[in-house]
Amino acid sequence: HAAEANRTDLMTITRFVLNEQSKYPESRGDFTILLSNIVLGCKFVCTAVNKAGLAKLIGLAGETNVQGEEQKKLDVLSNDVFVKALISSGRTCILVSEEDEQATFVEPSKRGRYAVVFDPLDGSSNIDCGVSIGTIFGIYMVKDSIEPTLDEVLQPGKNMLAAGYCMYGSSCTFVLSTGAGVNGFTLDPSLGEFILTHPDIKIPKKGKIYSVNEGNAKNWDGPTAKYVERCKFPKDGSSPKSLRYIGSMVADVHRTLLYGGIFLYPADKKSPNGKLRVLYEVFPMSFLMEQAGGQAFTGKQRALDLVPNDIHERSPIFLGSYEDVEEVKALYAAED
Ligand code: AHM
Ligand code: MG
Repeated sequence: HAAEANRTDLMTITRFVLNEQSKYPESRGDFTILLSNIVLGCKFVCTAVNKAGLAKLIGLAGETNVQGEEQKKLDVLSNDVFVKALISSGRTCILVSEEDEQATFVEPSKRGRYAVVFDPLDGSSNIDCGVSIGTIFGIYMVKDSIEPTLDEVLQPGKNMLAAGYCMYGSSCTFVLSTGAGVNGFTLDPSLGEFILTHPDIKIPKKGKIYSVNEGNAKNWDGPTAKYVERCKFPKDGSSPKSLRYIGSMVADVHRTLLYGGIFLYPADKKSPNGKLRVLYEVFPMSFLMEQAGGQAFTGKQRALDLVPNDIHERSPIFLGSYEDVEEVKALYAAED
């Protein structure tokens, strides 16, 4: 292991993406530039999240600190950083953020070919207790960057060019797919660089973990209730699955991707479309799952086939190991 300890050939995320993009002769480096701005945003958020307790960054938005300066809540601050980094990349023309009610159309002189949909800081209810949170993003290529319309982002997830997330956990991990598999990078804080640590991630075909907010069980529909019951009381004599639920999508999905199993945020009587947002939560995670050999299902269809009508639309979601999602699909098929 001496060689490992003294690694001298560092595959940074920029180098990795440059290599990947060089396979396309028409590539002009635009995607690499866009991505490095997303990475910059993630590094900023990572630092801010780590300092949150110390710097009292976690006050309510609008509160003032002792110096009389206005304090920004971490999610608002993160959003500002991403929006500015993305606009200044000169490669974007539409931005959709969970934090902003309206989509942002980049001013003509700074426009580029990409639309980026993102949740700058997901799982923010976990900030105050230091539990893992993350940034989620998806990238579309627009057809018309001169006169872009909202239709450019109201596209099914399968049309995404790339998707990923960054998890601010015990380490800072960036997981990316540009449509040719999934790769994971870990931030080396001393270098300030994301280094390839999880090449070609494949999710196990079947897992031993299910991940859901079971407190909503009272309002679940038949197939969801039946599926979770089977996780606990398997019919085929296999061992019950373990339950793991952080309540932070990035962390729950990251564990699902690495260890296998299923993550679900189903519909319930109170929220017939579930909770999670199609464009910047459901789509990117579904894209990654499929790229890693898993599946993502809405209870009605393949998640990536969904065509959103609204930028903040929600959808139920079941994603993870291929065989586990297959079981959910069978239960929903048996319903109709
Ligand atoms: P947020 O965008 O308001 O942070 O909500 C999204 C989060 C996800 O990270 C997580 O999967 C889900 O909400 C948990 O919801 P619940 O607390 O209902 O289980
Ligand atoms: Mg969110």
